[in-house]
Amino acid sequence: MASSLKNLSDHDPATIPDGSAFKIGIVVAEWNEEITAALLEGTLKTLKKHHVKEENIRITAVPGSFELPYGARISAEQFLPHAVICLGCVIQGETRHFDYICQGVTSGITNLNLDYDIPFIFGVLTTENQQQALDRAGGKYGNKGDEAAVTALKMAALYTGQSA
Ligand code: DLZ
Repeated sequence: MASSLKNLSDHDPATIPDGSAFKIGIVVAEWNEEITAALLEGTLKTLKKHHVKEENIRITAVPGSFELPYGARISAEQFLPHAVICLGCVIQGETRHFDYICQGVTSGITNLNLDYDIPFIFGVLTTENQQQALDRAGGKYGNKGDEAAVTALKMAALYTGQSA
């Protein structure tokens, strides 16, 4: 599994663009809130570390991961950011709900990337259990929120033509 090889919070600072000119939208799901709050904390910490200004960050909450693509579209259209980060956590249950939510959010975010000029970042954990999610939300494998923030900075730089 990729995350056993790489810590989600490890990045070479030399490759991360400066964020002082970027507006970033963040959409965060309320389901599995203990996890998504930790993802949000990591995302904000990393964006600020790379100089994204507080007033250039807009956070939008949605009920669950399935609603992330809609929330991301609204964020893109109303806030006009350079990138939108989608944060969620889907944990496998006893029914096929997991598969449908994962498929919906994945294809929804993919479609946004194809339909809009700005990038939409997939900061969604899809795990078999709560412990695997905790391990990736500030635990032993780092924080998926850090990874999403770094990806947003790199993709916003690609969109604007700004180099690292
Ligand atoms: C219904 C549901 C279930 C069972 N599990 C999760 C989950 O693990 N993670 C998550 O983000 N959302 C879950 N949801 C809620 C759906 O994403 C969605 O909010 C509802 O189906 C209403 O559209």
